[in-house]
Amino acid sequence: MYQYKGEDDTIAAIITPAGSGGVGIVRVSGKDTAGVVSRIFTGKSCGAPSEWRAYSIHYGWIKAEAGDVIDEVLVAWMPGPKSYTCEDVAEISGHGGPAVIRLILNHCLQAGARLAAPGEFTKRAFLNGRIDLAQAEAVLDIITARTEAGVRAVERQLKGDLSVELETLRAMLLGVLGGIEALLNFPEEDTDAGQAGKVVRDMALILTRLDALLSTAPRGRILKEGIRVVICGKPNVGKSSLLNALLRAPRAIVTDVAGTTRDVIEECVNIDGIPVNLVDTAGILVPRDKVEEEAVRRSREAIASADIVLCVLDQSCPLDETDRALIAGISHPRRIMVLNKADLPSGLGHDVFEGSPKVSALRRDGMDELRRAMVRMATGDAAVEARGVLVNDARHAEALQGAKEALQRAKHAALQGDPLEFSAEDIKAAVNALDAITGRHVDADVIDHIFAKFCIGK
Ligand SMILES: Nc1nc2c(ncn2[C@@H]2O[C@H](COP(=O)(O)OP(=O)(O)OP(=O)(O)O)[C@@H](O)[C@H]2O)c(=O)[nH]1
Ligand SMILES: [Mg+2]
Repeated sequence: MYQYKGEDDTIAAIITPAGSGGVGIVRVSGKDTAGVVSRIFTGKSCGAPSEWRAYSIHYGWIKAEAGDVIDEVLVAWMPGPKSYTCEDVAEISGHGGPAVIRLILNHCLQAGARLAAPGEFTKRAFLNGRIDLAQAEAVLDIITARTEAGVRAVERQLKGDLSVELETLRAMLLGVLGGIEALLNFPEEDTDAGQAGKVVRDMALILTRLDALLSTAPRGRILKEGIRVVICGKPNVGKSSLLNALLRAPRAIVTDVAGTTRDVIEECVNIDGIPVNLVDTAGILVPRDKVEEEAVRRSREAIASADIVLCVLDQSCPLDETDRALIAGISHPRRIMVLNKADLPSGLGHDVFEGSPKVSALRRDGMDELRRAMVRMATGDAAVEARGVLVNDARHAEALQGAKEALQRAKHAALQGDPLEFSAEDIKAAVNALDAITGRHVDADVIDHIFAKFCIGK
């Protein structure tokens, strides 16, 4: 269990993005926030920070020791415990130039604050008990979310929807443990068989809810991390045209010369809320020179890294040897055959690749069908936006899987008529696994690892 000792030092960091903007903000948090601010800030009309009303804003100047004005600022005063970190917090809004905001930060550091480590504000919010670990991770996810659907999914986690479900499951498990313990202490009140039957029923119920949570993990991961879709095929079948059509922008060069694309081209596009990295590759053929050799090598490398492969065929021509070799060579588990040039008469013959999307990249026909096919393949048919809780983190999914396996063992042992102490051990392991998600019970190095992914200022 991670024991928080309480931090003595006061931390400061720039919390707005690097670069120029209308405003730049330095946040100060800790026991001596009022002291740090009073040493560098001269207010127009308000007294010392220690006398300020909670959640008030103060106009004035940050001054150097010699009295020179560094910037004209507004200071927001948010005393703990009702602040982002639960500590006394001040946010100094100055002009948003990189040099001036850095000067304000330096003054805070000279006045007694220490530069905040990455994620330290959020870490303090967690350690002070305002949010649990899953919510702290959601803070990071919401910053990095690339689509609106991704933001909405994370918002539910930030609100604590996942934590509430986990707490419910935890309470149920503790209830079962309580029952087992009561039997061990007062065997006259119930029979082993009676209690074992109850354990089996309760395990089944909890396992159903765990499964429901786990079933959202693939969707959650996709919304958060996105997918990589690699377009491949023979030269001239229209791969770059397809990329452009999906992007709705002329990103890649298109010509009727076979071998137009040499480099791997990558662009991000939002398809149904999923961030999709679309990758166009050089046509795969027997290379004629060194450049083509390297191009083909890179194409194969891209295919190997794909979540989904779009294997493009020119449906106006009959399949030839190269097509066949290519189709046989790309044995990706998630492959969609795309029949391009559907505006031209079919040369493939009927029934070949029935059900595969037929498109015309040139006319941008059939793109919606292709997008749907990609989403279906990525999410396994489930709707991307589940209304309920969404597990979007590999760490959480792993812990849930661990809890599930422990409860399956507990159920099995109870079914077999093993002593209930055996089941109790596994149930405790499941409780610990759930606690690792919320941070109730988690190693210090896991916590450090999670917050190290944050940027400074968060
Ligand atoms: N009629 C028709 N022509 C198309 C279609 N898509 C692409 N083309 C044409 O096919 C030719 C090749 O298109 P590209 O998009 O450059 O093909 P590619 O597969 O990227 O080719 P490489 O980069 O050389 O491997 C161009 O002349 C395109 O205009 C389509 O749907 N219908
Ligand atoms: Mg191309």
